Amino acid sequence: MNLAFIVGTAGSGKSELTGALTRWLELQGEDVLAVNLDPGAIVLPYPANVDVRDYIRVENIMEEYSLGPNGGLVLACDLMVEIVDQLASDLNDFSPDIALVDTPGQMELFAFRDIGARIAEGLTDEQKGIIYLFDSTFCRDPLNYVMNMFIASAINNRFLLPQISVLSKADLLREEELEEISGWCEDPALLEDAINRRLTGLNRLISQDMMMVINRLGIDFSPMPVSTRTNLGFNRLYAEMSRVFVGGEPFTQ
Ligand SMILES: Nc1nc2c(ncn2[C@@H]2O[C@H](COP(=O)(O)OP(=O)(O)O)[C@@H](O)[C@H]2O)c(=O)[nH]1
Ligand SMILES: [Mg+2]
Repeated sequence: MNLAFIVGTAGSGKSELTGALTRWLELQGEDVLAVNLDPGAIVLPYPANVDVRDYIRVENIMEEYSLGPNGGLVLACDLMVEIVDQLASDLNDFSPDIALVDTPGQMELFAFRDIGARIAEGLTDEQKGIIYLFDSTFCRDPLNYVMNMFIASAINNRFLLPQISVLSKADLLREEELEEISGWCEDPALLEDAINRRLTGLNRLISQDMMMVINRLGIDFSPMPVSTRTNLGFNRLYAEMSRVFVGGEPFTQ
């Protein structure tokens, strides 16, 4: 069993990608399952056969502990650690060859706290990886693009798992915007150039400094453009997942 955690900032398209990629992988003949780890999800764009909401729901937690939506979500995420064995057992009942794991809408609750890594550890001791979404709507701006690289580094550091970067919702970018971002991926000098040209003052300084740190870490986060509207990039993402997880073979033999 392989587990791919879909991680990204709020609204970056995690749930939609989980649904669309699950269906697409099914069509390729893969034995794939979608898993929901967002206790605050109201409607999901996929049937989640393994679902944290079977055990923990934010509405109930808010009522029980007299909390608002944010407090409810924080506590719900903390409580997830206690039911991870149950989720692992649900997952085992299906034992898919690859599971796509949709994570909480507010990424920081999962990725910047201990619980994310502990839940990942508790779900399976088999192969795991991260798919990190760079939200296209923000990545037009070089500062936001660099910030996303920074978050991707932080996640890499926290989970210590193989990581694939995706530029989500790429259909929302104009052709020339997509080309510019692709250029930044291939050549850091082009990104530096955009920072110098388009940013001023503190934003420019911050971006330059963050770039230096990211370059020093020496990790390549070039995100591949993907869209759930047009299925752009699905072939490439599939190839990358299969390369990272199973050495380029299909998941289901
Ligand atoms: N145009 C476009 N919109 C998308 C795409 N993927 C997701 N969205 C929209 O982006 C919003 C947030 O998506 P969602 O999957 O709920 O994000 P999440 O919070 O990361 O789970 C929703 O309105 C989606 O319909 C995409 O590939 N293209
Ligand atoms: Mg979601």
